[in-house]
Amino acid sequence: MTMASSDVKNGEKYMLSAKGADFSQVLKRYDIDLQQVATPEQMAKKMLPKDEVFKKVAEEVLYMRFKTVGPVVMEALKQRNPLDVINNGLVAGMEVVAKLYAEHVYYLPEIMMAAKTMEIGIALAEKQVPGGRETKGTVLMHAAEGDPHDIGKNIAAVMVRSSGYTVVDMGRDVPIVDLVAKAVELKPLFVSGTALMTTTMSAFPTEAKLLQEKGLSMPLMGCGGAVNREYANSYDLGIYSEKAPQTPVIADKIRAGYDWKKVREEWDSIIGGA
Ligand code: B12
Repeated sequence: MTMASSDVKNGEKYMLSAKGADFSQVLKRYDIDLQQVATPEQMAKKMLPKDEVFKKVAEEVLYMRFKTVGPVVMEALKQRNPLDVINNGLVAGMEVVAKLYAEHVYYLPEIMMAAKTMEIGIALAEKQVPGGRETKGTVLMHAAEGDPHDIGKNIAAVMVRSSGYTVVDMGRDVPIVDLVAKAVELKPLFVSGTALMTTTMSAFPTEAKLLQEKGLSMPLMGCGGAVNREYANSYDLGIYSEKAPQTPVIADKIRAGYDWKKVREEWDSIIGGA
């Protein structure tokens, strides 16, 4: 942008002129495609999986077709392996839903119905995951006391279960004392907790303290939108997992003997591309 030369002279009165300005850098900051008025179908088009089989499954979630997701998933399972149908079809569809929500194209009712649709599909695909017989260990999962958000936890539970672990899922809004009592009873490989609210994430340090008082030292994985790595690492026993697919990778390390300190130290290399 340039100043009109006559106005710059006395240094008091400025007039801006757009003459010669290069707007390409300014406009680059926005996704022009998403700024247009578009239908969910148009917006989702470039975000959906390229593979036709996965795309069809993802669309069932995206358009909340809870009545037809079953047959579509069963058809996909004839052509693709169940874990891929879950990750590249059902969860991929839910990721598009989350983006449409962030763009204010979808609202809460759509998120809820899409999640329900995804869960119906996951329940079917999960039954066909091979190698589920022999367990690699028990993982105790929950959403923090006061927290009703469990969609992300449910996705993570599927991933952990699918990679050969037994998941004991205590559900959502789990009282701290109940969680600790269950951990004492089961002595799981590790505990994972989900918090999407800043008001509920403080359950984790309290749980960690109580677990230690009971003589337990298994890692307590802090997860969910409200939690970041710094927070999860701020109390003893605490480790972090950001995305559901990272959890089985970390689980395998804990199974191999890593304690919470070692997981923290080697977190970057453990996660790698997961
Ligand atoms: C759906 C939703 C709800 C649903 C929850 C339904 C359910 N069964 O989960 C309902 C309607 C119940 C709900 C209620 C409320 N909600 Co709400 N909700 C959401 C919303 C829109 C989406 C969350 C979601 O499911 N996303 C999709 C999943 C897939 O993503 P995710 O949970 O983040 O999970 C990913 C990662 O975090 C991670 N992850 C999550 N868990 C785990 C676990 C493990 C082990 C691992 C490894 C990874 C992992 O992996 C996942 C996939 O990548 C968010 C907004 C948002 N953008 O997040 C608000 C949001 C979380 N809600 C919020 C609030 C405030 C509330 C209410 C208090 C609103 C109110 N005033 O009544 C109430 C809760 C009241 C109560 N105490 O009971 C706030 C929280 C703000 C804060 N930081 O504290 C948010 C952020 C909205 C906002 N911007 O204000 N909500």
